[in-house]
Amino acid sequence: MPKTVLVLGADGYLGWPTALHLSAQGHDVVAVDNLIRRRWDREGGTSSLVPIRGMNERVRAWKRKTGREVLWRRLDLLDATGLAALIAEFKPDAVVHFAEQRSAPYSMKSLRHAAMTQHNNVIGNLNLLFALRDHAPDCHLIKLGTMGEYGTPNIDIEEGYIEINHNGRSDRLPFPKLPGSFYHLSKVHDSHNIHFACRIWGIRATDLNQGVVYGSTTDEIGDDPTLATRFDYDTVWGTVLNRFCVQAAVGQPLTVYGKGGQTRGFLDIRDTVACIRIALDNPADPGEMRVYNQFTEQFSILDLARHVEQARQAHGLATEITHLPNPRVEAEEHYYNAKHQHLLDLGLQPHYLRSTLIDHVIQVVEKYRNKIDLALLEHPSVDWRKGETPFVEHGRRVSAAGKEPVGGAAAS
Ligand code: NAD
Ligand code: USQ
Repeated sequence: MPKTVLVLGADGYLGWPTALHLSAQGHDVVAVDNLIRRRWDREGGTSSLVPIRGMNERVRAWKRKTGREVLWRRLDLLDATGLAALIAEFKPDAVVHFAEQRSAPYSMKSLRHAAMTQHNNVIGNLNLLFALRDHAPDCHLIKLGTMGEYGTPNIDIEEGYIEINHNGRSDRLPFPKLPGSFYHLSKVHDSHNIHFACRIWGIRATDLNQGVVYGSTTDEIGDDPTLATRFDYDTVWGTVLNRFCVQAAVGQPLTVYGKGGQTRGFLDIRDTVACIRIALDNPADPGEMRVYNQFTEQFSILDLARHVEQARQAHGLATEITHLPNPRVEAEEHYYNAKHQHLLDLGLQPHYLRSTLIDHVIQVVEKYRNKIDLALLEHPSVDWRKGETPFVEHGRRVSAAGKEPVGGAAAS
């Protein structure tokens, strides 16, 4: 049955491919974004390596290609009145919420960046919860959380909840959280607020604790440049495997922070869109906050670097792996065993990490290699202890430490 689905954050790396995937499945998709991410790029001197079109052009290209209409609305989730009006207008069956500041390093640059991140994310999400309560109480909220909410505890990580026996009594309680940045903390705050809204208002929600995503395209996008999604490689926005592929493409060392024993859950961007479809097809019950751990494999960062090294070796190419002093405060050797069975049980068929995927991403990167700014690629510009630390190379300052963040009440 076709559903009306609002995709919030639809101009982003994951929101745009998800909007297309759900549209291709026959759903009526409304794509919503305030385009703040493009502004954060301008402010910080970063940009998507793969060129992306404006939202108007993207939705036109999709219509030309498939005949399907994705409605585009520019809206800031911090505009509570506008958001409530949008929810009242469409009375969606589901809302997929990607629209947050999602970079851990960005949130660690300064007090203003931390405050802006938490304001944007927590208040935007709160505005959405109230809008749903008032205008679409039966709507299924599908919220992007993160595996980083859990941190790296010395016990198995369950999917959202844990059965605790204490002094002869037991209860099923939210799994303890040990997030590793002010960004990751914002997701923990969101999870608490969603859980509370489910309990008091009967909202139905699925919180997807997603791991680190890699890859550059999905079935719907293919290699159509008018439909391309963004691809970040710099030290603030680039996620680790995408960065390693870019480093390998230009013959730079792969930058493992610290020992590289830090282990995370990972997934292919094609699996991100499939997981959202599965969550959409299996709505939570009224009053329920479901939690799925959304990743398909776990790797240490050093293992990941070795995967890239091996993929290059298969073509007779040598790759260097370098260990940089870790700019983050995180365990570099630790126990990690995170459960991720729920989405598999619901039918997810994972694309596991293969050399062919690494080869493909590197081919895409090679098309744009002239655009790559090596300084942005190599040296982390944000230190968890000190904040933003501009890196100077060849007399050129490569990070925008002096500039204030744009967006959010904290920055206005
Ligand atoms: P992205 O930065 O590419 O996209 C986020 C989009 O949200 C941007 O287009 C931005 O303009 C928009 N946005 C931000 N604040 C907004 C607001 N107040 N109102 C309206 N729009 C707003 O990020 P992404 O990589 O696509 O991530 C999407 C979501 O998935 C985020 O919530 C992120 O935390 C989560 N996530 C991402 C990854 C990953 O590896 N990329 C992993 C786990 C979870
Ligand atoms: N890392 C390196 N070298 C690099 C870049 C990163 O060793 O060049 C390490 C980091 O120290 C960290 C790990 O790789 O231990 C992951 O870093 P990342 O930048 O790829 O991912 P992270 O900051 O955790 O954030 C990303 C997304 C975020 C999402 C999160 C999922 O930006 O939105 O929430 O992945 S998770 O990590 O599961 O919390």
